[in-house]
Amino acid sequence: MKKIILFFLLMTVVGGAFAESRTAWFTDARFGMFIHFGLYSEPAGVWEGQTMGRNMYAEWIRMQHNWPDNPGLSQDEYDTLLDQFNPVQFDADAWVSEAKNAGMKYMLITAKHHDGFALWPSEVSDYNVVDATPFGRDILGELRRACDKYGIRLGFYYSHWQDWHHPGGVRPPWPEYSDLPLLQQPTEAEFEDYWQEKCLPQVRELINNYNPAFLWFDTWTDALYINEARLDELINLVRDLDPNCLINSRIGTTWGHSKGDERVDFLSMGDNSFPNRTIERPWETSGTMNRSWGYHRLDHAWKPHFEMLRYLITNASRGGNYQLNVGPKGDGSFPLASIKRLRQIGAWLAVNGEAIYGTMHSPLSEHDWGQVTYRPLPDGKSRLYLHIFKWPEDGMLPVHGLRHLPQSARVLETGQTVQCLADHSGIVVNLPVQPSDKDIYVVVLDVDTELE
Ligand code: FHN
Repeated sequence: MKKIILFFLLMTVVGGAFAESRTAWFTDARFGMFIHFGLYSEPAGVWEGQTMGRNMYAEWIRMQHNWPDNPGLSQDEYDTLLDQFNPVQFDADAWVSEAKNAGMKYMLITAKHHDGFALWPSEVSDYNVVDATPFGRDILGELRRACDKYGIRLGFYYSHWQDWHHPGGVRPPWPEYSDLPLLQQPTEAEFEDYWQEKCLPQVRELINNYNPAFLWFDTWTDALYINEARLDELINLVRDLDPNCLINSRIGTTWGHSKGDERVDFLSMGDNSFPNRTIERPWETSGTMNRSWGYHRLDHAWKPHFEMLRYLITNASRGGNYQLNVGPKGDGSFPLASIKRLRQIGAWLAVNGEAIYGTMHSPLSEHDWGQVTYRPLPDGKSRLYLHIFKWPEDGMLPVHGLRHLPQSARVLETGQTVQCLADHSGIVVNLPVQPSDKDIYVVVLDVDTELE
């Protein structure tokens, strides 16, 4: 009996350690690119002059066109997009090198979004880019090669729950409109057909043919039909095919659970949701640059780059990643407004990347001037990175919770040394009264002790 207990204890420890090593690249990476691209990129939120309702998510046009009078487009109407889908400007190298220059370490793309359309030549369903459009190119295959060339990890978004093309796929969870034919949910048996004949085989294809670093599944409410048995089936399929392929929490059961399901590798927050505390497990926020994920020609609410930079830094200081979305245009090119922001963020990371990649959450309490990231150094020493969002008027920056004066303190960008003074609640960094410009500056403190 003792031997059995010992065996299970050992397996738990080994399993935990394996899970941690499996996710090491992900937590080190901190910053990735999300891409929403598909048939919906062509109408870009506008159908026959009419815009969408409910929200600005352009990838939802099939369900949200002409909202709320007569929501949605029939399958035949939507499928007129197949002949139009010809993104001749698509250049996998250009996309991936843009991500790389932005300082991103990985990319994930909507292999299949809710509309059920696949961006690879799926043998499971000919509702895909090669068999059903004039473009006829394997978008995932081209991205696979470009990611390998540039050293960027590649993951796939796969809509395993919503599928508006297959009769068994789940429709939008809007009970108040459940009488509308477009929104009628499948029966349990129809869903099982979808699950067995499309979802599981396509996931198998994605892993076997493209070797993704992770799969990003998508649910956001109590997910009808995604029960424990199906979750096990899907998770086991992924684990059997590739034990290194990471799985995110929006696969199902963990919606709203702060600790998440132990079987998954990282937690995905809600869209543009930024937790206000450290989370001990690997986690990420996926966020938009404006309001829509897919390209929306009328969505002009572009966030300034420093807002998104703050999300990246703040998530890192709480132990999380940031996956910033680009919605390429119907012709396959990135919108200029996205390119501008990617390059602005990339310029900051080219200088300050050391304060982000491979860092850990802050061991200190939160400060109102900005955020702190942390790196343990050899010999029991520590390095703190102070990301200053709000420059103190008198140049005196309090750092609470540090009991010893740092051995050295310098501005990361310029190498300029700064002085530190002891204070009753920690230390104070004596900065120049004015920063040289309005950027976010990082001050590096090297401390002689372990902080965690
Ligand atoms: O409905 C989708 C939406 O279109 C988009 O893909 C986001 C990305 O997180 N996920 C769902 C809503 O949360």
